[in-house]
Amino acid sequence: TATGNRVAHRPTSLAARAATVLRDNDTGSLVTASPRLYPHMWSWDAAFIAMGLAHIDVHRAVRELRTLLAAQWHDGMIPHIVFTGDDDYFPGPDRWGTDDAPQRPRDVRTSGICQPPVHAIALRRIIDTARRTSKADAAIAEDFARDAWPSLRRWHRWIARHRMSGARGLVTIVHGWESGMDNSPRWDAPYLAVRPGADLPPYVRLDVLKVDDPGQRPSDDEYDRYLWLVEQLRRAGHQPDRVVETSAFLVGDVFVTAVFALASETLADLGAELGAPAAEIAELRKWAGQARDATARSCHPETGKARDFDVHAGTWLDTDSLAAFSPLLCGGLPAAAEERLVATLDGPAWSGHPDLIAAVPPSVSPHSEDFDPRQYWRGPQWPVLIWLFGWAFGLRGWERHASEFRAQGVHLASDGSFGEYYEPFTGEPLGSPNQSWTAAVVLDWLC
Ligand code: 9WN
Repeated sequence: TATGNRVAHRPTSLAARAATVLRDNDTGSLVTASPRLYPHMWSWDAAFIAMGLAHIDVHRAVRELRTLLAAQWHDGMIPHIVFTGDDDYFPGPDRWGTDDAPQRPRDVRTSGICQPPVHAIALRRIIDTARRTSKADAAIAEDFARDAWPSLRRWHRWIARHRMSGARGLVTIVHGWESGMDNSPRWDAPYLAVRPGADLPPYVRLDVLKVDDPGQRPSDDEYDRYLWLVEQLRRAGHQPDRVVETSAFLVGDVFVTAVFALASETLADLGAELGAPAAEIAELRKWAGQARDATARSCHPETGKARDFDVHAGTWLDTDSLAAFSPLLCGGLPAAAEERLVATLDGPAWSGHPDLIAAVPPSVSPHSEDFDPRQYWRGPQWPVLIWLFGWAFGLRGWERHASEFRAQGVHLASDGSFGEYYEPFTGEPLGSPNQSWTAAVVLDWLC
């Protein structure tokens, strides 16, 4: 069927295409984030990808997370990129300078920062999928979960130890890339204060060569700032505390904080099922509580929307981005405040905007002056975020909202191109086609 000039695949054909994308992007031990633009493994992509793979082959799903966990640093950090041999991405491992970091695993090369901690959520989803499939699959997933649980707990402990002070209780990030929402207007003000030094080593961007329209990617000016922060991290020797002391970008990220709260609680529940030590489970619940409280406290007294906190400037950051709804991911708001936030999300400035192709929130409100419908994290709709909010809504017992997000998410991606992100009024796929995590969440929605 066709709407406008968009072709819409039927669910069975869409699911088959999604599975083909994951197979085509599979190198054997890892599925690259996309075929051309991102020829490596990204941390939060891998979590969603594994969740999608569980619908095809639970063994393969488990192998994906094993590959990621094999790259975990000895101090517990899960790095944001695990590099394959391909050198067609910039910045690669040489530029990151991570080879000299003593806590890096010896036999794999990685970047030196992290991404949103969605991994425990993916593990939960994989177990639930496997249990629905067969007893044998359930056993594979549960055995893996027993192996992975201590590693995921160390990952959460790393965040609690190194990133949970100094930003009003929010989890701090030292690079916009750590947020997963690289050039979101959330980071405009903190990035203005990042002034690349004259000694920023020269570089050539490769990303802009791999998309049809470089205007859909961050600007050169933004990239200079991104690369300057990489330089600072490298000069800090990738030592976690030194990094926090020296980074020109230091922001409490409310979305990462809410994800951390949700994932810590999920990991604690899994631990209880698997018979993990009670003290470790209690510690996870403590971190979840702290992160949930910090998320709730970030809300603007008048608008009720959650905010990020710029540590260097000492100011709250008000941006009309999807992160404003972070408390809905983890709970913790008084009932009236939560109802109001849900009403805002459903309203005309967000999912209820009459011109949207699918009634799900874009990355930035179309009513905001920062909104740009074609620009990366500044307006397009991202299926992976829709999945995350929808899943959390289901967990919270909001079945109608959860199924609406699922149906509308499928509608958004029904053209079968598995765009990295979508123009929210026309549904045009933007960025990279055949993006693995888009295929993975569509598969999860359909299965
Ligand atoms: C930098 C892989 C990643 C996602 C991020 C997305 C984008 C990288 C880039 O692609 O970031 O990490 O080169 O632009 O912003 O969320 O994990 O899909």
